[in-house]
Amino acid sequence: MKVIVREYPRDMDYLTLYPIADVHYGAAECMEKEFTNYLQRIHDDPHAAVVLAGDLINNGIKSSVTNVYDEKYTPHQQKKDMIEMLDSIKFKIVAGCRGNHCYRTVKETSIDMMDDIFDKLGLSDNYVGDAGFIKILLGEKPKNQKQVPYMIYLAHGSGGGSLLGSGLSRQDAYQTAIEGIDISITGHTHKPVKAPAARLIFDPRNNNVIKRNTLIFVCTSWLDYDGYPTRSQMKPTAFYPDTIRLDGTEKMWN
Ligand SMILES: [Mn+2]
Repeated sequence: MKVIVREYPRDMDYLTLYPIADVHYGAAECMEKEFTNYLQRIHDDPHAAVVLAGDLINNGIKSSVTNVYDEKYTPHQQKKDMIEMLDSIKFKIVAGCRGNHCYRTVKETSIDMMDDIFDKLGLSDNYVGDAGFIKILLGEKPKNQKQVPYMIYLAHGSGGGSLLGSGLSRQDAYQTAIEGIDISITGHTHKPVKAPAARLIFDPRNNNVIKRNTLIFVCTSWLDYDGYPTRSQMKPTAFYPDTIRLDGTEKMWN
């Protein structure tokens, strides 16, 4: 699996991480205005860093659940528009993976739309495919002059469940299986969550056991309540774009 290392300046006292997933651009219910406003906010934030967690475009193709007659733009146009929209913030994009909507085209034709988007933006090295790992080095700890490392797992996520906690529980179970991860970032469930968790670490160097905090972050979707969830009588989910503030003087996020 791909590891992306990004080093930020030593005099940077914090970084604001903007995880984005499930825009589903092209779907009739996509909140385009809100999304473009958010991109402008990222553009204007000098501390912003972006991770993209898949399903940015809806990519309704004939073989998929999506009703292609309801799509606002063709998949090809969705891709072109997404490239144009992301262009203004491309230098802030740290990494990105694909989602299940992106994967439809991979399965049918082998063409990876997300790979194309990253290529066109000149960010091929930042594309991780299905899942990847990101190490962010930021600022400087006053006590030892070392940069503060943040270890992040990025994937689109999978699975469902109608309960609010079902998406969270899946990531809680999965991320405990990956040693060394501080923060896991996924989307897919359209149930935004930012939940502190913890794990015990048996430290072989110091022969002690320490408790380390972790964070489970599930991105909001950018869909209005209509169409598929209405037909399927799925509960509405919150629209709640959120960020993670990474501190540059000690390992701490909020
Ligand atoms: Mn998805």
